[in-house]
Amino acid sequence: MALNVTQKLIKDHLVSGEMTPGEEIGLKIDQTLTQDATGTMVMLELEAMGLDYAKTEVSAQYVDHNLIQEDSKNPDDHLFLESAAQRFGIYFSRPGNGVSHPVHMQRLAVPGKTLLGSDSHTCANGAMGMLAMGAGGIDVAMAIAGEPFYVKMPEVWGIYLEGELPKWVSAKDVILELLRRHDVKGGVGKIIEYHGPGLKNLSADDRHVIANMGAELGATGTVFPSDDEVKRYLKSQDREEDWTEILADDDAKYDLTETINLSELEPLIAKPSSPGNVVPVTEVAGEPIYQSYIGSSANPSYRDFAMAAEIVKGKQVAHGVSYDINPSSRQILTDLVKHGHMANLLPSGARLHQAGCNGCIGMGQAPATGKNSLRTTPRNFPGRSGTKEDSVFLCSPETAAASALFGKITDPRTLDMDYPDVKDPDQPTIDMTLLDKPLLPEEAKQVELQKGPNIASIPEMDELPDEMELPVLLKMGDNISTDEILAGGARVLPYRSNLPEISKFTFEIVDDSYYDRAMDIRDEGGHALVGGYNYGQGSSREHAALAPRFLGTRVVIVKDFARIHWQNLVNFGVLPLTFSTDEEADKLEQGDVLQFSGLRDAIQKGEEVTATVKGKNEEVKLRHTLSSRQVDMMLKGGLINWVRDRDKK
Ligand code: MIC
Repeated sequence: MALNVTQKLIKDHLVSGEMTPGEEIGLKIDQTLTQDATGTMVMLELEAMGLDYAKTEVSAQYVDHNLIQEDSKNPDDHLFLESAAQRFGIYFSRPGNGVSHPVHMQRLAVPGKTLLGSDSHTCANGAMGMLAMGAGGIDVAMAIAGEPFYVKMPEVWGIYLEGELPKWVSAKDVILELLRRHDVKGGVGKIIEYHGPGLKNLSADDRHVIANMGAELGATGTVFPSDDEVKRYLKSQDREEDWTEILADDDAKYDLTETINLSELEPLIAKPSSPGNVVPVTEVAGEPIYQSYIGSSANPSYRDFAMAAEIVKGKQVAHGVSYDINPSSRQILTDLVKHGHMANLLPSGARLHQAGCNGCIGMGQAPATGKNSLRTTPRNFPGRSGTKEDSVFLCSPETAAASALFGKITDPRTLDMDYPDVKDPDQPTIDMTLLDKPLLPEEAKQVELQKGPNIASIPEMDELPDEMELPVLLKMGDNISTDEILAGGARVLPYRSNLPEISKFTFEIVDDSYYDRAMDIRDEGGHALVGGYNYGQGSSREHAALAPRFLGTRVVIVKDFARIHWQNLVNFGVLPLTFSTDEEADKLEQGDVLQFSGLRDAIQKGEEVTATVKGKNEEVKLRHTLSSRQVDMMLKGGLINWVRDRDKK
């Protein structure tokens, strides 16, 4: 049978289940990626599991988020991560080496392999012909311990690319076009596979930009073929031997199909405060800006920064505009210096930051209240920049640089200059200085974990009770992001290794009384949360499931869930339920008390669950979509208890 690239990758790694969309499949994982903000938990989980040495081919731990060292918390985390990487046989990318996704692509990505990362943007490495997926930390910990990754078999959504991008339009506009057409839940349950003649006009780095923001469509992954361009890229990184060709068969079929004619695209921009809120730049041109920010894993390449430099070369950015340059890796920063681009950027007024994720997740560079910030980053959910009342737009480096020059949103096609001819250096710098190789097993055994005072263990989780009386503490609308459940930012991120402390920030953007109300009834059985469509979109951070669980969330009832968050809830023993119809949702108000009885039996028997609204003489019909493996896990109170029990047997 003719196969597309996604099917080939899945078939090669399938350890359980059938390749029928919607069915749970188990996949062998070859490589993993963890970053500091989610990785501290992963390392604690590996310790709790008693892992001796990573069972994957390659596992890498990056430090790219918590780079601000204003007290001992972040540096303590860095040392803990370094010792854990050494202990478990994992690469360690030191603080300042750069963002996980581009560094992984440069140094470790291998076509044909599976990559599981505790970061929703792991899909960026799909640019290399890999099956790269984001997941919660504990799923990644399991993969490092040699367990399969379980996921629902996605539909494969073939995007046929034709034509060539016009001048001033770049890869970011391609993915913004897909978001314009399908919004933030258009990719749920799907892997987006790009094919067609337009591919030859997109470099590996362009593909990284497009693959990265598949996460914003809610997709399970993004896949590009491993073709001659991937070969060229690997050769330039001195890794040609890692290349194998992986192309779709000639008559391969896709579950869904769509075409993008690159030649017809124009500069696009996502307006505040959703990556799906996309319009042509011309529609908002002229709006004043306070900040123009270039960088993050969503625009990480040499080309993206070189373009930002060429556009402002010999000119000054508008007075008062903060033109923030966040190099994505040391390799790229070195090349930008070598080839003179930094010498063009700095005199224009640009502000240079260290290589890392930085302001993309609110770690510095927060904008002034209510002022427009233009960013090439992947997300603009409310408050994500670190400023509560923010107004963040997402666009290409071309649009961001042009706008910096004029102090207002500017269509780059209106610039009075030739389109800069920017190409990647033929011989990019290869930099392994801050990337430590794993220790050998005998050496690894000698390493002690270094746990500073900010590192708190994960509390014990109890089993799912059979009878529960749960007040609805919050009733929320559609598209609640993990940033709203548990924010990023410089105040919160340093507590990623400390659950009791980080829990204090839970839902503060949605309702700042939540924490106190939850704590009041935590020991009386806990509470339920209610939401709308696409609940938990965004990040893979398992803290967005763990922190509510710690505060007593037992059940989350919504219209539907984003994939990774749903899985994270299951992993930590929070029962994810959906309303059987939208009308059922109208029956519930914040403050209602839900009564469940015979719950353990009900979730084992079938998909239906009924709750009674206390004092209202009303029943609400709910359902779950857990596999039998997950039901078992749920009954035991989550994955950690489940593994412990299994290993005892
Ligand atoms: C994000 O874009 O929110 C991040 C930083 O990539 C996160 C990871 C995190 O929350 O630490 C993600 O998307 O998984």
